[in-house]
Amino acid sequence: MFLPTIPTPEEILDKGFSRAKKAANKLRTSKIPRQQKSKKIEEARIKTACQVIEESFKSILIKTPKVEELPLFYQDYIDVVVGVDQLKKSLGALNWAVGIISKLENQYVFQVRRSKPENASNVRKEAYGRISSVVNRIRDELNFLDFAKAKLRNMPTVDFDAITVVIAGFPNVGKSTILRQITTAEPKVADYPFTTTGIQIGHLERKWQKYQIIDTPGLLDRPVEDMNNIELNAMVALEHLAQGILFIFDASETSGYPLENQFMLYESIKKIFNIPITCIFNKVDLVENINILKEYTNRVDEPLLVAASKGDGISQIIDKLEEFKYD
Ligand SMILES: Nc1nc2c(ncn2[C@@H]2O[C@H](COP(=O)(O)OP(=O)(O)O)[C@@H](O)[C@H]2O)c(=O)[nH]1
Ligand SMILES: [Mg+2]
Repeated sequence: MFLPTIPTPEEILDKGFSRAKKAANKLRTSKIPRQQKSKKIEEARIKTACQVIEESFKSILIKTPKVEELPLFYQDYIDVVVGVDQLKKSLGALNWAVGIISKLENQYVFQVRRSKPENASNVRKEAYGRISSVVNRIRDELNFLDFAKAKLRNMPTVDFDAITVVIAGFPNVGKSTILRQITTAEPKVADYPFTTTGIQIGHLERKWQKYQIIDTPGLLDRPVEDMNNIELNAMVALEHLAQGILFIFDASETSGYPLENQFMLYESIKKIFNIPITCIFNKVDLVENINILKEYTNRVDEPLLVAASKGDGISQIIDKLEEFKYD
């Protein structure tokens, strides 16, 4: 998601007041009768300052996507990364400022018109003071929006026409190798909370159906029991996105994780995600005791045995993807 540039209160006020000054300068050289001139000038300053500042806020509001209209995955994502409530509250504060400044505009324009010419500039000064205090009141919210913009800059862009499959399994079992083997070109890297190096998204197309395969280093590669609530939310966000999971085992145990532990991770992920899981036993080229491996392959439905780094069994994985369907 791309939030618009968020100015500071100082930048907003500078812009408003300097544009107001220009508007006033134009009037100074115009042919308005002397008597009315000072009042006209102050009125123009108030109007211009208020309108320019209102426009700055309105343009931020218009350019910011409505969170509740975004796909669930993005809503979850934004909630985990910056907090949806806080985001809405900050946008609400901008909206509040627009309303107040528009009221101040009416109120002080009216007052200038009724004032004596020699008092007009005092009325305008008072208006400027009020405007400044409104803009300064939402400093924290502007700061927050600027922070949110930075945090959401590289959020994953997800293709909602594609069937989405996430890859899970302990570190070094061969997840990245499999992703590279089954998808074309270099996977794109995007931010994802609690992933160490960002997530990788690879694409492929089969029989006119697009697939996107997502690897999430640091998230689906460790015991679920160790996760805090926010991390769990980050994981569950993936469930709104994915039609299936490829769970990768290192059949050789050379990555250092006994099959028993890998199986426990598989079970806990299966419990959390309510979507189909395909089990892939990788690195079969390094397996020494085939009987131990069989104990585990027998415990799951339709296991695939592959040696990804050698390209063995890759086409089976791709065939299997066709079984993942939208709900
Ligand atoms: N012998 C063998 N090595 C593999 C196989 N698949 C991956 N590897 C190696 O295992 C290491 C970890 O692989 P990687 O894809 O980075 O694992 P990830 O941490 O799960 O993404 C790398 O050195 C790979 O070359 C395989 O099928 N056989
Ligand atoms: Mg990897």
